Amino acid sequence: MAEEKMGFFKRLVAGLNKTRDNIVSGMDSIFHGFSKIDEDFYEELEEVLIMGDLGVKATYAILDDLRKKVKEQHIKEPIECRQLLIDSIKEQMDVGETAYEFENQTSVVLVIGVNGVGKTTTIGKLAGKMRGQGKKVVLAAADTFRAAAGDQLKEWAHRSDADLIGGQEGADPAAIVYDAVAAAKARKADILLVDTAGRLHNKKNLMEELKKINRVLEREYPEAYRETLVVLDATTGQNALSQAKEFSDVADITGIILTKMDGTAKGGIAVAIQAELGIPVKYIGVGETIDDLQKFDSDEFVQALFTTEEKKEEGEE
Ligand SMILES: Nc1nc2c(ncn2[C@@H]2O[C@H](COP(=O)(O)OP(=O)(O)OP(=O)(O)O)[C@@H](O)[C@H]2O)c(=O)[nH]1
Ligand SMILES: [Mg+2]
Repeated sequence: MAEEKMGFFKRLVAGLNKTRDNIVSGMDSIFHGFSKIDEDFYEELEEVLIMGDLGVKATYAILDDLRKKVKEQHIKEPIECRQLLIDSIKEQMDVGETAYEFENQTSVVLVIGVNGVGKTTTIGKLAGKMRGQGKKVVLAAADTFRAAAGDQLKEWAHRSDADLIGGQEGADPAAIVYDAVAAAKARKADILLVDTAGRLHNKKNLMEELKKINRVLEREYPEAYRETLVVLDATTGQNALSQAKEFSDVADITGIILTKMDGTAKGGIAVAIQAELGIPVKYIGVGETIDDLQKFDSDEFVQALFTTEEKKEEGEE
């Protein structure tokens, strides 16, 4: 178990390489480059945080907190700010303990997001995780817009050993969800994961379809614990934020999944999302394989983000 945990952590550390290069290296050069804590020092830090996609709100909150602590603790050396900053970023991201309650209940998880962000892949990974815990998993292929979408989910159903309902191109997504709910009930599934289209003829259609799916779930499966996750591609940075806002207009979003953290320097967006929207990031994707989905733990995230070369080696002993 400890070994598995270490494996996860290492993968997270590796996945955050680019974000670390972007944010942490910039900060460290400020900590070492300044001999005293003055306005210039704060300004440079602000720039690094904004450039690192932490967003304006989180950046100001973090810096206000830092200023306060510097004053209170009579801190004089810039390098002493490093730990204070780490703690402050952690605090910004801490959002509650009930995030994973759906794993313990009979639940239905609706997965939404624009095209290409990683919805289908993430569902496959989630199914793998749940199957690994011995749970009965049903997948609903409610993306009937794209011809290959059903086959792609079928492949993941196979890989994760989950049941699949639907997948016929052109079928009515809401009807598939209806069938999937019936199957989940009949088979006493622990969890029903619903894949949706990322693109329809236009955005209005997409939003209407999501509402329709929502209504079917409300009507047909009221006893299930509801979870609605928006998948966002971390590489799109600030764009991801506006997508989350749009989806929150049509659905009660209960969490965010941030994918492609392995390929981006914009991992700071995880902090921005929590600060700007108040919606918790519940999982992050750090690669394309079934094991590359991790629960988002702000402590671990920040720790991994600030693990620099020397520290990586120390940690390995
Ligand atoms: N590197 C990396 N690639 C990922 C991750 N998650 C998904 N991908 C890749 O992103 C691409 C799109 O993923 P899909 O799961 O098909 O995205 P989708 O949101 O279902 O797309 P549509 O069905 O077209 O709306 C695929 O090539 C995935 O392998 C991740 O965490 N890291
Ligand atoms: Mg898809």
